[in-house]
Amino acid sequence: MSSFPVSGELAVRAAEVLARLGADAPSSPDGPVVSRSPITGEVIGRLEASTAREVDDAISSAARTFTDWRLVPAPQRGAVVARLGQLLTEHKDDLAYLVTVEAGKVTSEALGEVQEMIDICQFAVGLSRQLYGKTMASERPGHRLSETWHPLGVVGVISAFNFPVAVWSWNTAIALVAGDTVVWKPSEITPLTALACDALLRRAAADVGAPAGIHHLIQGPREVGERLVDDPRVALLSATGSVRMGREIGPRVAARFGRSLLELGGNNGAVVTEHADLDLAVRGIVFSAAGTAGQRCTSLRRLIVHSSVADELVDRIGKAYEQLPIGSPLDETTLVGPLVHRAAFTAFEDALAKAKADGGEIVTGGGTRFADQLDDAYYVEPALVRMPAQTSVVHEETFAPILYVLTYDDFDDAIALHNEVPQGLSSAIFTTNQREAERFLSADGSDCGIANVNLGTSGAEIGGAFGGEKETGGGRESGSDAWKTYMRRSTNTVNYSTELPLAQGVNFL
Ligand code: UN1
Repeated sequence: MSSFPVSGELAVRAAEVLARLGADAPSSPDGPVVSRSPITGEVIGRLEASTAREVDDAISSAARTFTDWRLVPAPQRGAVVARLGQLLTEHKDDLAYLVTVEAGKVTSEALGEVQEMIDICQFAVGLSRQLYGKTMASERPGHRLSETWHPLGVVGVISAFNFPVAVWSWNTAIALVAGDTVVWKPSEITPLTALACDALLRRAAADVGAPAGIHHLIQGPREVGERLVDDPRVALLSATGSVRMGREIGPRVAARFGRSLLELGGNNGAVVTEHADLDLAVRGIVFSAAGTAGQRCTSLRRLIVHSSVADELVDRIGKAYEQLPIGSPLDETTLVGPLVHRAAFTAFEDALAKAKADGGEIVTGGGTRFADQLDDAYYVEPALVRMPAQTSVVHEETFAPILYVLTYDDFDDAIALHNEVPQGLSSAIFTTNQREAERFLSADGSDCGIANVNLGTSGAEIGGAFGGEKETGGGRESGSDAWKTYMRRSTNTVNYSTELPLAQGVNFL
């Protein structure tokens, strides 16, 4: 049995936490930007939306600050990110509490999200001394050919509700050490966590003497974000959200020759072969599919199982699903919290109805919980659905805990089924057979940006580049060399000889 906070309690505690984090209280009782907790459905704070003038001022200030910030040596720029990492460590519980209250994440996942922020800060600080360019062998005598990475400009960050703080930090930590300045437009349904992050970064900047203008927060509906999309002063627009959103943003940024980094939907699949360690597979699958109530862009949505092990695997996943504690994410024992809002719940129900119409069989789950206690909060039982084929509903990303199960007999068919969907974010194979594993990771294996062996599709570490192909948008954030997207490359040829040999052997003058 889950117990829910009494009316008004979440708003009071959220206000206390914001105060401890040094953030402004959400002070506009009639404001159009509404923070509503998915835990109970009640409103916990309201804000005014940023006006056109405020957005313009934010971009102007970021652009002005950039002209100085780009000249600060990168290791010194790293100091602000190092301080942010310390503040995040100090305030980890408070920020995680806000994530739980505003996004509905269970406590350990909310803490994990803040840990991702701390991790990326550490990564970015190290990176601040490693923004390496290459030296290439020049074809001409007495010439040196090399490249230098320079700061790019203002980075606009548009982030989604489901990772309300971590995705901001991936972008911001890297952008700041790269010498860029940031204007952030968070999801309009998670404005309080955004206030908290902005306050912590302000404090970090003040503590190390960095200019306040390196970061600006703008809040509100999509029109606010559109100003970032269309403003030529925004050199890079990094956007996380739906494919629909990316389809609009990508061409608009491209039309003004801006750079975009798109991290859009996933429809992540896992292949389970007849050689899989099923104990391990069950744990990996249940976390990826039911964790975060299926609301990660990396959530597992499709299982492609060898027919010889399908019945046993489905049976074991079904049993695990039936034991998952569903309830208030504030309860320590809960593993599955609420869907974010009514629209998410409707999408869940619609997808299940379509799956049934396509001949799908709901093995377990699909029901609701606590609907009699809570009017506007949506707790659902993660659904496990056997499908006769990969029908149109399986090609769609439904941002809810639905795991479709398909079977195969031939490994080539498994890979073909896996790659058939339009999205290409994360993927996994469960097998102890090296040939199968290596084939899955090879050029004619998984077509996704992330391909894992013997673990689920979600929960990537920050050290790797994060993002995917096809309708996922092609962008890469976070670790590896994703920082290059946040900088501009200058190729430099220096002639230190007394001659002027032309490249390609050309003779002139
Ligand atoms: C997202 O859902 O937008 O790999 C990001 C993961 C997390 C990030 C997910 N590290 O599941």
